[in-house]
Amino acid sequence: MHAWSAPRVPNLPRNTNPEIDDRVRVWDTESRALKAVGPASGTAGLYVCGITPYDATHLGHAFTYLTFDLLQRAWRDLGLDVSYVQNITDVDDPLLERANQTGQDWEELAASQVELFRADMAALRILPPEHYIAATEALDLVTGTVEKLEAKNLAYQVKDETHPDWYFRSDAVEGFGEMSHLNRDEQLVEFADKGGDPERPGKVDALDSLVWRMARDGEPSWPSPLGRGRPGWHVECTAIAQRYLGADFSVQGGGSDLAFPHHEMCAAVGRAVTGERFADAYVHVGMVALDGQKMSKSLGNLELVSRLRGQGIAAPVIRLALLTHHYRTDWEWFATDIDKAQRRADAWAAAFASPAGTPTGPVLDDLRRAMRDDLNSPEALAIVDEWSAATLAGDGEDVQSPTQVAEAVDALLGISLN
Ligand code: 5CA
Ligand code: ZN
Repeated sequence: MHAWSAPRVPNLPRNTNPEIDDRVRVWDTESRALKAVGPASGTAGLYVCGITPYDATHLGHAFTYLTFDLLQRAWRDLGLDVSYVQNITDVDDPLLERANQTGQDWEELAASQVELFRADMAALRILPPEHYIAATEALDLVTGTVEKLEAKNLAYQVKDETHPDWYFRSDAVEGFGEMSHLNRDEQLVEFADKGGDPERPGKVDALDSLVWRMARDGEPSWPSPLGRGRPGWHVECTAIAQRYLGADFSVQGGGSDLAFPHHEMCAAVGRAVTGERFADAYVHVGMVALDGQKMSKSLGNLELVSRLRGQGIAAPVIRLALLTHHYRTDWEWFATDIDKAQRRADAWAAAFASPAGTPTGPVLDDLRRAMRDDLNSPEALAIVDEWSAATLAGDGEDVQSPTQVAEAVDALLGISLN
């Protein structure tokens, strides 16, 4: 699939301050610690779990993709190249159920939501993936992965005469469960809550996950060496990530709702296939809530980026509202967040338009420090607020030049107000 148009990212002067960390550190769910991610030089590999295209793009999605956009901006500022891959789960139970409920064609529903998502991502100046791959484009990759699992006795067909679906022997893989740190009872609860089928008769183990679903009447399916069917969810991301990023890439990311089972399964399939680690780090974004509950398509408590844009709210204002929150916190959206973000945008725009300024100042160094230290966007906003207040208070000649600050804010935070 084509992704969306890339925003311009200004090239900033290279950092020469030895006190600023020359790595980006983020929280790794597996090691439960801040971890330097990406190589010291060369190319960082990033896989972020993409949307299941119905009811996109809500602010929870936007917050997740914004987080990994900030990571890429921090990497690029270090001089690293980034290879970024994202999937689209364009055939899966929840999408097909929604299409059935609303009487829409599932392909049309998916295509329309992907189109909306692209427009929202471009408006928010989110860096696009280099490879944007739909599940329906990855059928051979998925069946190839299942065949590799089968060759290692880690995939099998359930004993079901009508629908002998293929399953992955999840917990037969060494280290299963160690990324998300859940015990078996917790795993079973999460698995059942998030699309798993622990009670399916004929499975070897309750936690075995579906990798290829054999054709059913009324469901889309494709011919394959495994029989006619469609991909299971977790294996989709492993197959796409390994095809485009190889074994052991830098970061797999997504919302914290994906840590178990999704990312744990992805990692286990990945290790089973290559014998190597899947991702070097697993990074999870806090959940955005509305009306006291996680914003989710299935509950319907959503605020959509497109709805806010339709109300005339400028995309940078939406982006600023999201940046107020650190990526690791769960938070709740309130309509008044937009007013606060609008006031900040107005103040910054006025400060960026001021003529005076000294050629050097601390803002770029401080922003780099904040973003390299666990993508601290609230701290970054405070740094720019302080500069903007000083500029607007008339201390213009003594504070850093607006053009420099505007470039740094654009490159590192993705906010461009002119
Ligand atoms: N297609 C799968 C991933 S392979 C999926 O989870 N799709 S999704 O449309 O449900 O979510 C897309 C991304 O947004 C995922 O990374 C998910 O973790 C994240 N996400 C979903 N809801 C929220 C929320 N309320 N707050 C923050 N992130 C969220
Ligand atoms: Zn995924």
